[in-house]
Order: sequence, then structure tokens, then C-alpha cells
Amino acid sequence: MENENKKIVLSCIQPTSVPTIGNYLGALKNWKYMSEDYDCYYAIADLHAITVRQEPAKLRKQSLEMYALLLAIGLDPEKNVVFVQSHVPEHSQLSWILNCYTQFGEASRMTQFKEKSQKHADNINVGLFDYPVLMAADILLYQADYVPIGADQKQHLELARNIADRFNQVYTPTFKVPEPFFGKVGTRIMSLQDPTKKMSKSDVNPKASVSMLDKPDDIVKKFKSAVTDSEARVYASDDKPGITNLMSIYSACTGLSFEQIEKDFDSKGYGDFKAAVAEAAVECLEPIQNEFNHLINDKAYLESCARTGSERASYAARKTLRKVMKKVGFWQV
Ligand code: AQP
Repeated sequence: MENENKKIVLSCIQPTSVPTIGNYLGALKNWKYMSEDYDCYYAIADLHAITVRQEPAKLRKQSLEMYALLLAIGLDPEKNVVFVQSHVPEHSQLSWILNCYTQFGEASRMTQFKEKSQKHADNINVGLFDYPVLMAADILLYQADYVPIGADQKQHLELARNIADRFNQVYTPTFKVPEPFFGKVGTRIMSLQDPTKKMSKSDVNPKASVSMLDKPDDIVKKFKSAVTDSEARVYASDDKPGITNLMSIYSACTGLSFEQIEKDFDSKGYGDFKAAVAEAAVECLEPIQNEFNHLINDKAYLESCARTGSERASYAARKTLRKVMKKVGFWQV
């Protein structure tokens, strides 16, 4: 780590539930690949998670499980900085300062805030509104070059870039202006029950998503009940979102192209295809689940990795925060 020549990557995942196969194929799998070529900071975003009401005991358990899962997918805690966001107070500290360099109008334009306030109409808290500024702090603290994001986070990254630019102009260059890093096409996984909506780990309908820790039998059942269409021919098309989504999952799990999948299932029905997708998903998740089951029983090891991760993250974050505090004029003693 801390290699001068390597570019820096920052990415976060919220411990709002067990991650789905969508989180895995769309984000976490790339995290593993990126760790080969970049200096990676990977955070469990529990500060972000409480913008939606969480049950305390569950949040604690989910954070520990998320940590174990990140190691189980193959992230080496020595090579990467894997940490829990709330263990590094610099995130909250920088976030407050950046609030004062963010205009109310620009924050009001964030579409995710609008969507989430509709979804959680009984709890439209200031944290939900401020979420993108905290995200900017997460990124700018580590002087990240790249942030792997899905299309839904594009607007938030743009805001982080604007805040960085503004701060750099008001004072002198302080923050690196981060670039988005888009994963491979076809990795945005949709809900199995409403394929026009993305698969989410906090979806209340258990049939809508496949969790990374689901048992093989449950995975098979969920794919069996996935919403498709009445045509019974396997090919990708905008008016076949259910089948296209299953093809994305199958392709991401097996590495087969859409053309190959169409050929392989040319004369077969949806039943056969769904069974094949389920089998591929089970095979993809099985080694991760085995490793997870082993790690989750070693709480002392996980805690020690998380402690080391937060110390290393804090060390890097502190450097940026000190500069920022000096520039804005805080008395430092
Ligand atoms: N369906 C998806 N397909 C591909 N990638 C996805 N990601 C999320 N859903 C899909 C990516 O996973 C990473 C971590 O996401 P997050 O936990 O920070 O928040 P999120 O995007 O809000 O994910 P969820 O699963 O929908 O969580 P909840 O239900 O808590 O809101 C991100 O890189 C994200 O793009």
C-alpha cells in the first residue's frame, strides 16, 4: 500500500443488509480486480446507512458480516485498506467543513434525495439531504483518483468534483478531483420481481433479490419465480427486461457473451434457462459463502483487521484534513 506510482481508488458499501448478487456482480467483484492495480480504500458506510432508520443490533451485526464478506470475496486486508467509516472520525469532520462549501441549491438537485425522500416519507432527515456531501468527504479525504460508481451515483460524484474544484479555487489546490470509474456494461442487476427497478439489498420483498448468503435451495426458488414475459424465447431486448436481467446475471457469473447465451438456449424454454442461471449463481456464490462461514467464527481476527484498517485509513485521512483545517483558518495547537 501507499505506493507512489499507483492510483488511488475509494469505494463504499452500506451495511444496510446482506449484499445482493447485484452488489457483488456490479461492484464487489470489481473491487477485487481493482485491488490488483490500485491502492484501494474500501469502506463499510455505516454513517450513510443511518440516513434511513436502522435497528442498532442489526446494523452492528450487518457491519461485521459485511466485513467478513469483503474478505471472503478475496480482498486482502494487508494489500487494501478495508475499514468501517464510523471508525474514522475524519469522515464526519471533513463532511461538516465541506457543508460550508456546498450550496443548498446544488444539493437540492440530487435525484437520489428526491427518490429516497419519497420512499422514506416518514423520515426525511437532514442526513438524507446531506448524504452526497458526506460521500464527497469520503472520496476527497483519500485524494482518490478513481471512484467506481454505477449510473445512480454519477450525480453525486459530479457534486464531489464541484466541491473539490471550488475549495481548490478559494484556497490553493488541496483536493485531487476524482474521476468516475464505470464497471463493465451489463452489470447493473435488476430486481427479480420488478426488472425495471434495480435489485436492492433493503428491498422488503425477499423474492426480489438474491442475497450473497442465500442457501442454494432459496436461490433456485427465487430464480424460478423471477418475473419474465410470455414469449418463451431467450434473447436480450428492451421490452424483455426480466430475461435481459437474467442474461446479465448468467453472463456475469459464467463469462459467456449474450450471443453465446442466445445460441445455447435457442431451442429451450424459460424453465431450463432459469435453472441454468440459478446453478451459475449458486456456483459463483458457493466459494464465497464457504470462506464467509469460516471467517465469521473468528471475530477476534475480523476485529483486528478492522482496527488496522481504520488506523491506516485515519493516517491518510488525517493528512488531508490537517491541510484543510489550516487553509480554512482553524487555530491548530
Ligand atoms: N442492483 C445493482 N446492480 C449493480 N450494482 C449495484 N450496486 C447496488 N445495487 C446494484 C452497487 O453496489 C455498491 C454498494 O451499494 P451501496 O450499499 O452503497 O448502496 P446502494 O447503491 O443503495 O445499494 P443497495 O443494494 O440498493 O442498498 P440499499 O437497499 O441499502 O439502498 C455501489 O457501488 C452500487 O452502485
